[in-house]
Amino acid sequence: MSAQHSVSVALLQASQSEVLQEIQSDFLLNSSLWVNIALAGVSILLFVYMGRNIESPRAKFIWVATLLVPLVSLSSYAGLASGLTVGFLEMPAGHALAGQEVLSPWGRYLTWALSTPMILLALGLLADTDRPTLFTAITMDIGMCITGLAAALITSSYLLRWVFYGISCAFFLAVLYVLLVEWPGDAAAAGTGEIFGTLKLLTVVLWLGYPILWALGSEGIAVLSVGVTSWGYSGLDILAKYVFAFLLLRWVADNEGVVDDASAGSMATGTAPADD
Ligand code: RET
Repeated sequence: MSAQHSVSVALLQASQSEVLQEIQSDFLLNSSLWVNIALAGVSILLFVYMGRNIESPRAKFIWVATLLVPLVSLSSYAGLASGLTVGFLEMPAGHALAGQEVLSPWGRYLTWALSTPMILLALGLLADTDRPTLFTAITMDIGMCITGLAAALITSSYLLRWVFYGISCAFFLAVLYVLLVEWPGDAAAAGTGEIFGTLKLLTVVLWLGYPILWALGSEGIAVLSVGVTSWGYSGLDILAKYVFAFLLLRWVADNEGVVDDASAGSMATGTAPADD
């Protein structure tokens, strides 16, 4: 048992240092990770500063959800840059890189399951939606990320990679439905319609870029290299996370009264609006 254990630990370490070497020898890939680590760090400090005077429970709730986005991102990118959440996968027959060992930064898909729900939580609170709709958006989103992870990790069948990709897209449609159909009305009623409209557009347009990149990158039809794909995700992340969160927080800090007056304040605080 202990001999077996040390063999597996040795293998894990060997593959981790191999992966780290591979990452560090690819400037494009390595820079796409470190730029995000730096930006996440700056965003955390900036967002803490921006939220320093926020007092109302509802605005605080949005602030913490928003702050968690760069916090998760920093951890996620540190995991990728260290090689911990990156592995070599042998692609199945049918894939453009069949039989080759392809570097897979699977940690990205895993940590999206933590960061994207925070984005949706902040947006749902801003729109002052009801709990079932918020629950729907968040659970569908987690479903999207986890089945996207499965699509990236499957090495037994090329077809099944795309089956999971399709399932993930179906979850994504539910998220888009909530964002485009359910929440705009809620936000208008809560008096946050304008900022919600801007953030919704930013979110929908940028989020659509992720499945396109997946399909074109080495996980999909492999017309883009690992480094270019990684920069694609990093670029989208910069806009969908840091720029998005900055716009949201700036508005919330300037309009705390509007956020707090939102009619169903009971959802954010668990108290009746009169008690807020
Ligand atoms: C995958 C591949 C499978 C199909 C779909 C995907 C969608 C991913 C999205 C990710 C958004 C990530 C963000 C991260 C910020 O931290 C998993 C790429 C639909 C929409 C905004």
